[in-house]
Amino acid sequence: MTESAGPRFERLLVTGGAGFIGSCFVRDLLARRDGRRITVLDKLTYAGNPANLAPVEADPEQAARFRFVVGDIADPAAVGLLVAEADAVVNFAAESHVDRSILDPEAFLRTDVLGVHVLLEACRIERERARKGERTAAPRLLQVSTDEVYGSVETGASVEDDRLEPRSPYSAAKAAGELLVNSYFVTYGVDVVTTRGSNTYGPYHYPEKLIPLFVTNAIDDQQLPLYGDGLQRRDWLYVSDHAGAIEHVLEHGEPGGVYNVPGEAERANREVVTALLERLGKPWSLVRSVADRPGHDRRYAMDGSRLAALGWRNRTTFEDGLAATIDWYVANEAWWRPIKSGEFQDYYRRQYEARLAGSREAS
Ligand code: NAD
Ligand code: TDX
Repeated sequence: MTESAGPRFERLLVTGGAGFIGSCFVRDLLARRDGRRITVLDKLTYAGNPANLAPVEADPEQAARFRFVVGDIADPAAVGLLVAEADAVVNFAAESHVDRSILDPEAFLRTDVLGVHVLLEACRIERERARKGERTAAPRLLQVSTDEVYGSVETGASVEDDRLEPRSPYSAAKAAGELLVNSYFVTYGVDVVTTRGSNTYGPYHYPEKLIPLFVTNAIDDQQLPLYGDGLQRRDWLYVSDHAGAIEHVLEHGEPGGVYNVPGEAERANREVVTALLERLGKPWSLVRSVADRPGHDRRYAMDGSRLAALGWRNRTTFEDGLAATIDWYVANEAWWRPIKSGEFQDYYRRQYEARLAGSREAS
């Protein structure tokens, strides 16, 4: 399959498309104006935001190829109807924040495990329909997973066949979702592919995660709660590269294939915080050393050879991506201020009040 042959899937169902990475996938894909149509199914949890898709709605040509449905991936009735109309399903829908999974794990099991099962069942039914000639081809399901399923990687880099050793309720739920995906490939022959992306950052990122939380707090001269010694290491992937890699795997991935999507930008959290304060012209004295995340994974790192062999290359360096992200938050207070004044306040108190009260200036 070459790029010039045109896209393989015309009608996409994008679940969780009102979130951070899903909305980037939708915006970037529709902006190519290649005729493809997208239906987003999103429950609009605290993290889902229709404003993330405003650029699509504002463009009549794109809006004509776009439909938004509010609903739950764990609802078989809603999912069945939409999968019946789709050539492919890209599943971004998830509870995605490790700290929230520590406070309240149940929602993670409902969406990241049971929701995935509902999507798989719908794909299995459509595969049967295709076998009976009731539709032209069975749908492909792409499951968006994470580097966190490998657990903490003290040295070296994870390859796709490594053992899954998740250590938080979030990563355990994502690993369970992946195992179900693989089981539907092996048992029923459902066409699936899985991506394991690394820590993603960029515009429209809900301000509970490290980079958008610290950037927006620093803009307001608020304290920055750095967990433990701040020497945990993450591999940072710019959001449009993550979305692009997912599209590439959807088009070109082997049935049943699993693909790491590394950012090729491993940094200690302290380095990330130093860089963002520098760009904002804010002092290190905002940083507070607070009680660590329980079970905090020390490091994630993945080998990207398999994805590279499939022909994908990231386009954005960490320095360029971080600068673009910070500038976006500076220019788009109208996007994040309403978020930080709503449900977020309760979460922030639960997560940080006691930690900050017992904090000390970070060295
Ligand atoms: P996000 O939290 O910003 O968005 C999740 C979206 O899913 C929201 O729009 C939410 O409303 C929707 N949703 C949640 N539960 C739903 C349900 N039951 N039914 C329908 N919609 C539901 O998440 P994100 O950061 O964009 O992550 C997207 C995917 O990528 C997730 O599967 C996550 O595990 C994975 N991932 C994220 C990162 C990262 O660094 N952010 C890295 C690797 C993988
Ligand atoms: O207040 C904070 N202080 C802090 O020191 C927060 C929110 C985070 N951190 C640290 C914890 C991590 O070492 O920063 C690092 C990054 O934390 P998060 O932004 O919460 O991301 P992480 O836990 O690494 O998980 C992310 O990457 C993998 C995404 O949230 C997941 O959805 C994805 O699967």
